[in-house]
Amino acid sequence: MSTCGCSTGRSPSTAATVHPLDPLSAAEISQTAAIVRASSKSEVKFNSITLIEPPKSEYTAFRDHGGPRPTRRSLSIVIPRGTQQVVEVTVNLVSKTVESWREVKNVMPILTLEDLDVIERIARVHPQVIEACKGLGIIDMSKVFFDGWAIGVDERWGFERRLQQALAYYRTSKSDNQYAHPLDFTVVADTEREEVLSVDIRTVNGERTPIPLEEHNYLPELVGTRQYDFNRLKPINITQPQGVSFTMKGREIYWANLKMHIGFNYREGLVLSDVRMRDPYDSNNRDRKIFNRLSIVEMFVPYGSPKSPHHKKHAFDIGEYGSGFMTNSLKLGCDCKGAIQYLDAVLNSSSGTPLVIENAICIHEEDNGLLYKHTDFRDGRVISARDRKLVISQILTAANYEYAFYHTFTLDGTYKLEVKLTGILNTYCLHKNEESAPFGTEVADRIDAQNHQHIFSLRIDPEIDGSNNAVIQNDAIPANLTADQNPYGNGFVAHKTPFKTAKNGAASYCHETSRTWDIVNPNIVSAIAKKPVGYKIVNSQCPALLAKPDSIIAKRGFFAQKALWVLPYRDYELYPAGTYVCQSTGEHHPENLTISDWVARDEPIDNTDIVCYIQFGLTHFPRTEDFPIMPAEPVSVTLRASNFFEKNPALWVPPSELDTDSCSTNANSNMTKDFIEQTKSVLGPKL
Ligand code: ABN
Ligand code: CU
Repeated sequence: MSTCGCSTGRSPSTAATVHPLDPLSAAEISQTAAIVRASSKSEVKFNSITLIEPPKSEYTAFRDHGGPRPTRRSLSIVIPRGTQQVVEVTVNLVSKTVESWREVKNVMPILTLEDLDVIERIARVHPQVIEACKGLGIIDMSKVFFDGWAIGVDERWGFERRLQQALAYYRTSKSDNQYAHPLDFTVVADTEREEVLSVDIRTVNGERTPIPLEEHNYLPELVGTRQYDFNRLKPINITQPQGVSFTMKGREIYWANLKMHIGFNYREGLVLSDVRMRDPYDSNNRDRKIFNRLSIVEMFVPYGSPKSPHHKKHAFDIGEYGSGFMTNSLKLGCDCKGAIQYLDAVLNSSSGTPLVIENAICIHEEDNGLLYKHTDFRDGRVISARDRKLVISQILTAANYEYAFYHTFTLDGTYKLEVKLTGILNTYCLHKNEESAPFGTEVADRIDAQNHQHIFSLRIDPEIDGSNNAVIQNDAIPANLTADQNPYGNGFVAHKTPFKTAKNGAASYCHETSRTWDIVNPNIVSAIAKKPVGYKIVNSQCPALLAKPDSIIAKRGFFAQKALWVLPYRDYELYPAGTYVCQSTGEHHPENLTISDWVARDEPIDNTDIVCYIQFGLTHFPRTEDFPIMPAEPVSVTLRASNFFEKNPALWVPPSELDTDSCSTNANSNMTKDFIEQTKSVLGPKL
C-alpha cells in the first residue's frame, strides 16, 4: 500500500498461486477466446467469458483436506455472428482444449453494454423513427437518445429474434438530463440482425404528446454553483494514521477475526466465498465456517402502470444485463472515502478481448458507532466500545438507475447487505388529458414517474460449522397456555417451525409476529444455550410482489413472490429467474430451470447442504424529491450470529477508554475553539 493508504491491489497471480475461486485473468480470457475461435466453424460473438467455479466437493477437498488443485475451466456463452443461436462452450484452461460445445435452444443471453448500443445506433437513422420525431418537431436527430432495455413482453416476436426495446428521450445539450424530456414512442429491434422491427407511438385520444422541454438538471456545469453554500459544512476527513486493519493475500481478505475470498464475475458482480470466523472463545482456535458463498443473484424491477408501454417494463437488472458488466470504475474521495483498497475486474468484449474495469471493487473500514455501552448509575462508572465495519462494495449503473451494494461485516460477527438506490427515475411524458395518479407521480410538469418495485435476491450458501444445516422459522406469539399456567397472561414465546422440504421452506414475512429465520447446524448444540448454533436472518424490508399471480410478471419473476426460499444445494444452480432471463416467458424450459422448478421437486432441506434465497427491497412510489436525481435510498437485510458464539464476541473489542489513539475533539471546548481560531488565521475565513 502507498503511504496515503490507497492501493490498487493489482498484483498478478501465477498459475501455481491462483486461488481456485479467483476470477479469470486477462490472459485466461484471451486464451479462452483463442481456443473457442479455433474450434468454431463460424465467426462468434462472445457474450460472456467467465470462470467455472469448481464443484463444491472439489473445492472443499483442496481447501480443507489436501486434495488436488481444482482444474481451471472457463465458460463462454457465444452467439455465432448474425444468428439467434446461443452456444455454451467449456474450455479446460490446463489442457487448453474445448471440453464441450452445446447449443441451447429458445433462450437469449444477457444484453451486454455493446448490445445495448446497437438500438441507439440503428434507431437514430431509421426513417420511421425520424418520422416519429418529426411529428414532435424534432429535426436534429443527434439530440435524440435511446435507452436499450430487454423486452418484458411482446407477443409479436419469439426466439427467432434477439429483441430489445428502446425508450426515447431528447437532450437540449450534450449533458442535459434526458429523463426530463421523455418522448412518446418506443422502438423494438433485433440486436443481432441490427434491424428496427417496430416504432410504437402511443397516442392519447389520437394525439401525440408534446415533449416536456423544461430542463431539470443537476450537473454544476449546467445549473451553476450559486445554489451551493460552501460554508455550510466543514470538511470531514477519515484518517487511519496506522493504515487499515485488514490484510490481503491475493483476493483473500483477513480482518478482525474474519477471512473470506472476494470474487467477481460478469453476472453476479461481487461474490464472497468461504467466509470464516476465528471464534475468540473457541478452545481449539478453529476457523469456523459461516457462509460458503454469497452473492446478489437477481434484481427485479416491475413497473406498476397498466398503460402502454409500461407493461413492457419489468427489468431483471442482473439476469438481463449482468451486475458485473454494468459495474462502475470507482473514484477515490467520491464513491469511496478514507483508506481504500481497490480491486479491478476483468471482463470480456464481444470480440473476446479482456476488458478491465479499474477500481471495480472498493474495500474499506468505517467507524460504526456504538458497539456497546453501560452506565452504572450507582457509581457513575461508564463503559463503551466502538464498533467498526468492513465494507466490500460495488456500484452499478443500470441505464437511468444506480445501485450501490455494500457487503458489511461488523465486530459482533454480523453480516449486513445494504443496497443504496440512486440515479434517475424512469420517466414518461404526460399528455394534457392524462394524470399520473394512481399509477405514478407527476415529479415535474408533465413528467410521469410510474410506481414500481425493486426486489433483490441475495443467495446465501450457508455452512454454519459445516455443510449440513437447516432453517427454523421464528414467530413471536403469545404463549398458548391455560390460565393456571399463565395467570397474568404475560407469557410469550418464539414459536418455531422447522422447514422440512423445499415447499415449506418458501416463506413470506410476517410483521405481526416479528418473523425471523435461523439458519442452524442441528448437529452442533451450544453448550450454554442448549440450542443449535446458528445465524438469524433479519429481513423485514421485503415487499410482496404486487403484480397479479397469473401475470407474466409474476411468472417470470416467480422468485420475487416469497421473502425466503430454502433449497438443497446443487452445484451450478444459481439464478432464480433462470440462467437465461432475456425474453423468458415464465413457462418451464428444461434447459433453463428457475427457482419454481427447483421448489417443485420439494426435496428435503433439513440437516443437509442447503442454500437460501433471501428477497428484499422496496416498493417505490416516486416523489418530487426523487427528481431530477434520487437522494440515495437504503434498503438492507442482516444476518446476525445467534447462539453461534459461546460468549459475546463484542467483549473481544477493547473499550474506548483504552483507546489512546482517538483524535476526537469536543466541539464546545475552548481547545477546539482556539484551534479553529488559529486555523482561521492561517487559512483565512474560508474555514
Ligand atoms: N433498468 C433497465 C436497464 C438496466 C440496465 C441497462 C439497460 C436497461
Ligand atoms: Cu425506484
